[in-house]
Amino acid sequence: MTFTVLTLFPELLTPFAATSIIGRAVDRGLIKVETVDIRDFAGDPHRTCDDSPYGGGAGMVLKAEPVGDAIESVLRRRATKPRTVYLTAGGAPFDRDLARSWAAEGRELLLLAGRYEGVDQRVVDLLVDDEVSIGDYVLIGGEVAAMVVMEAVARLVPGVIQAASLAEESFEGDVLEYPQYTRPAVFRGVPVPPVLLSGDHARIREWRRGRAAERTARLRPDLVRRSEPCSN
Ligand code: 6GU
Repeated sequence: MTFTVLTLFPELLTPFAATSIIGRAVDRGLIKVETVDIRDFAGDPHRTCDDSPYGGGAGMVLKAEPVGDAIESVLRRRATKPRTVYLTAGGAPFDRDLARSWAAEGRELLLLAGRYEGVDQRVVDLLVDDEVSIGDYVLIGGEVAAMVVMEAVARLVPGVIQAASLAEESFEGDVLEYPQYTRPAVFRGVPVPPVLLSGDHARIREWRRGRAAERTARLRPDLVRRSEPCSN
């Protein structure tokens, strides 16, 4: 699966694509992470990519021509059409279901990382398939959000992580993960819950289920409500 990030700051993506599980997946040919520098498509010697908003107001807008040309330069080179995604605080929530559907689709993701007050709307209308936000806060740019989307999708690409790790994790069934422990058996006077040392796998499963339910009720009451059957 290929991820192509359109950005004014491609250097932000370099260590991301080279490190840890993502770096290994790239080396193994399971995924590709490419960047396109939007500034390469600016029309003037100063490589200007922003301008003030029509209608007035604070801040600057990412210009339509360099962004449109950057997207089209990628589309022209591809035999199959990528899914073009604009990362913006004003987008629809990016969640597990979207990550799953994009991973299953396997189409290249062309991730447009905005900056300033946003991208000229005509580019969005003409060239963007999806607008997504990673949460209810405002980032300075879309690059970190692009990395979030890439991690969430890439780990669902077969072979990137061990299949067993996918099965029991948070959100798999609207329940958060149970807590994990490893050696030493006592840390700063705090012992590992004895049940985990018991070797009784049925009891361990039951204990983990209980801890997961407790965490979910405490930290994500919204998930508990969502999974309750409707009473009317
Ligand atoms: Cl995807 N982009 C920006 N700029 N801010 C955000 C976001 C994305 N998601 C939440 N805040």
